[in-house]
Amino acid sequence: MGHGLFITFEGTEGSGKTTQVELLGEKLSYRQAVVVREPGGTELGERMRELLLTSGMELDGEAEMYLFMAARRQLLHEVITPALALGRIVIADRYHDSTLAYQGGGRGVPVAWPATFPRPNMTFLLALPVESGRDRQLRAGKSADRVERESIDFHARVAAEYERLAAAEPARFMRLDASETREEVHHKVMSRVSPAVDALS
Ligand code: Z5A
Repeated sequence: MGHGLFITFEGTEGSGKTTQVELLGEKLSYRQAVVVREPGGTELGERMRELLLTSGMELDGEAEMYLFMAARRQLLHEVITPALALGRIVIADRYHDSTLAYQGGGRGVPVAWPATFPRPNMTFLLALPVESGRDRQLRAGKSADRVERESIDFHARVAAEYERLAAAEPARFMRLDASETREEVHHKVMSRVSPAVDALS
């Protein structure tokens, strides 16, 4: 990795990742922070997003894992790695911890961390009861995609795997109570990000 700063947001659906990514992106716009979302961010990634989330195609769990990872590798190649090499800040709405949690924890597929996927400098885990996240999505009028339509049990396994990942790497993860207000969560995010940004310049 270069000398940039790689920040990722993780959590179950409706936990407020996209909201926090947008708030942080605005706060760091003066540094031309690069904001990406997964799956997506490249032509391949956007096509895979459609295939993975809305096509209705039946997918084997391991095939699904490789597709998410292929999209990620392309995003690393085209966007994330060059930006970090230039010393930029990259903010990602989901990254490889999502595959570990959803395909690994949720579906029981063995998932490794490829040596060519950089570890983020910091990862915010937005922790929210699965039912609350679903309620927020319903209130916002968002229809459930293929993964979101999985059972409550599936989403509970995903949440448990996120907790395990965060406990295993306490230096990288910051676990936040996502039931707090947007502003409270953002304030806590900034308490961790600001010193790291100051250290960059
Ligand atoms: N997936 C996978 O299986 N494997 C992988 O490797 C990857 C992904 C990368 C991506 O869907 C799906 O792909 C996802 C996992 C799977 N499926 N599931 N589950 P996506 O990108 O379309 O959706 P998402 O990532 O799950 O995000 P989301 O559902 O859009 O939610 P969110 O980004 O966490 O939350 P939000 O959009 O910021 O907020 C949701 C609503 O709550 C909205 O109305 C907000 O205004 C509101 N909100 C936000 N914060 C608050 C607070 N603090 N209080 C009250 N209300 C709030």
